[in-house]
Amino acid sequence: MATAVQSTQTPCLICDAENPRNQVQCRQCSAPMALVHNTIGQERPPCLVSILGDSNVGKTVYLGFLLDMLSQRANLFEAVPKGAYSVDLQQTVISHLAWRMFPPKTPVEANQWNWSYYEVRKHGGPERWIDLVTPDMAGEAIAAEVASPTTFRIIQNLLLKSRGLMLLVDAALAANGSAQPDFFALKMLSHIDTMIVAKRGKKVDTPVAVLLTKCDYVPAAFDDPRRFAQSNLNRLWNMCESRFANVEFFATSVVGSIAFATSDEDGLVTPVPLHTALRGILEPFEWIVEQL
Ligand SMILES: Nc1nc2c(ncn2[C@@H]2O[C@H](COP(=O)(O)OP(=O)(O)OP(=O)(O)O)[C@@H](O)[C@H]2O)c(=O)[nH]1
Ligand SMILES: [Mg+2]
Ligand SMILES: [Zn+2]
Repeated sequence: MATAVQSTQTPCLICDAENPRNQVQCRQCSAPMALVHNTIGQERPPCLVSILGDSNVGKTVYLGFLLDMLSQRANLFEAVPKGAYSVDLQQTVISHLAWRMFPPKTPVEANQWNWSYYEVRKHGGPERWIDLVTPDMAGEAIAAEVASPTTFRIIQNLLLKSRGLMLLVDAALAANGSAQPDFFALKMLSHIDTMIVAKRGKKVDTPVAVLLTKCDYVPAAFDDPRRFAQSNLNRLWNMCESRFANVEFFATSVVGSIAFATSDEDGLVTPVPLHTALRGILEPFEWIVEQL
């Protein structure tokens, strides 16, 4: 009898908590249980890649365009979404931009995040499929977890299980003299460093791609992302040098030009993306894939 009860339980892919078979989201961490059902039968372990960064750095926009480029077979990639839920984020981002709007802010509640699960491979190299699993997290939740670990257990589990990390940093803000992007990134990396308890003196070897976002405002970053980071995000740069063995810097941008509209009622200024011009979206992902 006991075995019959056990077999109706399914462990969550992210936090390993047992859930009833018909559960839609994990009771413990809100990850979609479909992830588990989709990975059953795969002989390879899923590859979690986490996209990290402060609120408003451009995580949702970046991830939406990345997945869309992959599913449009950019640069010899082939990507197959596993489950319709995997397409939601990309659809939201693309349809908003088509209406010259940016997508809304990601809600802080983990049960409202979009998850994507894609089988990805690149033609022309060693032919192997990678199961890419990635949620679109809210920057506020990431900040809360960094400030007080285990506030969002799902983030802790994701960080521990991630095979690659993408850390997004607002290059426009940094170039404007704000220290906030540098401090956020420094805290984030310090959090990861202490969590992935490496041997004393040994560096963290999880590949970390640092993405400088909104580089349409600072085109110079495209010429030399490393130099940009070294001079505008020096704390982050030093932390990478001291504690991370496998880091690369990339400049990205999704829009070609932006207009600003002011509301008559409340005077709020809204950015209006006039057209999309994708730059540096695939490169960081390709780099992560090469490091796996
Ligand atoms: N100029 C420029 N602005 C961008 C770009 N990408 C994003 N933005 C701006 O950044 C804002 C935030 O982007 P999101 O992708 O929603 O940011 P997020 O990191 O998901 O934020 P949270 O959901 O709050 O964590 C957008 O509304 C745009 O105003 C870009 O490539 N260029
Ligand atoms: Mg978001
Ligand atoms: Zn879970």
